[in-house]
Amino acid sequence: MTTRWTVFCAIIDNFGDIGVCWRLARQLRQEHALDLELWVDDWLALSAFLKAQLPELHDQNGSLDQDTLLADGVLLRRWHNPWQGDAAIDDHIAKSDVIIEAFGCELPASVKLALGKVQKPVLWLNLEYLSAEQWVKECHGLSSPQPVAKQVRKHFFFPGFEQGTGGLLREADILENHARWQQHAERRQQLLQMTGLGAKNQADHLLVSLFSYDTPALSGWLDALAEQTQPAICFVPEGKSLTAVSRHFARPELVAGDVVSAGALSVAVLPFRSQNDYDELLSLCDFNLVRGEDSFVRAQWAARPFIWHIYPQEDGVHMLKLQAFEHLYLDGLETEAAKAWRAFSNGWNQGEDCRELWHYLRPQLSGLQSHGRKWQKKLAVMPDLATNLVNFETLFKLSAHP
Ligand code: TRH
Repeated sequence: MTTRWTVFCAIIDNFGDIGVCWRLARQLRQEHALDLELWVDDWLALSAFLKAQLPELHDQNGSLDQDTLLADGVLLRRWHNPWQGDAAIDDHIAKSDVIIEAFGCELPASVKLALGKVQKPVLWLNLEYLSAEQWVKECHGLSSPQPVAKQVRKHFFFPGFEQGTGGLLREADILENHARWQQHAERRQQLLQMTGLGAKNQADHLLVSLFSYDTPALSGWLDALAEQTQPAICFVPEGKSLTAVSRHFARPELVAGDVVSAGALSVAVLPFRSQNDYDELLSLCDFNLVRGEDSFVRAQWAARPFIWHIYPQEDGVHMLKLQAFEHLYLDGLETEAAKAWRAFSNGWNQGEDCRELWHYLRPQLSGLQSHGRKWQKKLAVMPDLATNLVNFETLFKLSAHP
């Protein structure tokens, strides 16, 4: 019998929450043949991910007007706020084998009530944010006592970079895809042609991608790219990073298709890509600036040198998370490259001028490239997040029916 999983995703901001849930849902469906429903509260954010798959479903405003949609085998359902599920829907959800509340979003109260009435064991998971901090290993898998019913058990599930955590999202074919994209020089050429930059001889250009939050650090980096001897092309998908780019070039607004130049640098604005196309972009660039959670992980599978713009938190706790990652990632990297990476990473994340920091980092890119491959291999030895979730459920079932 197919196992039924239901995932709840409430979008806080940006694309990370839905980016992770959508990727996870598709992988669980495609690689583990689960019967999967994904409830999402913000369909405008969701629609950004469906443009490539389902262009015909978008109305004139670019948003989705349906409440239910089947995409890549995943049943997508609109989570209205306040919850508009009826007794039959609540009952159906409560009978799932696994319910995931992503990133601590609260299940609707009536679903919890329905859970209290089910007769079979249900695994209720709180899928947490990714962190490299040491406490993650201790907290991964811990249960949280829930009064709803004895057959319903809630656990915390922590993604992570080390054995003993929930692991990272990694599709079965992603490493092969990166190897293929990187082997064929014409893929880079096609990318350049798409932006209208393909006619020049770009074999010796440095290609970089930028997907960051708005930061004053960007301007110095763009200056550094403009003044270096090697010509550079910076690809910027539409979104928050564009605010700082427009400011830098004194342009009121930049949109997909625009190209702006200064010195050795051309900046090409791309439309928001499908997740697969974004993976390819990361693969084809020599250096990637990524952010949040999902693009940060994807850059590590691409195994290209990268800098992580961590999601800033008001209490500054993000810098501790950044240091925890640095501690794992820089292990085994030659001192000068590690120093340059750390300096740029800290400078970028603290909004400093990164001009000189780039000139210091730039000569280290080839060392960082080899390090990135080793790091990718080290991570790939561990089971991926979707597999870990499925294994967790198997153990749960065994414990429920010994
Ligand atoms: O968008 P993010 O900043 O997301 C988040 C959220 O802010 C969230 O609330 C916060 O808690 C979390 O960060 C830490 O960055 P992230 O996680 O990289 O998500 C972006 C998603 O968008 C990811 O799935 C990759 C995808 N993407 C595309 O599919 N196409 C594109 O062209 C680009 C640039 C990104």
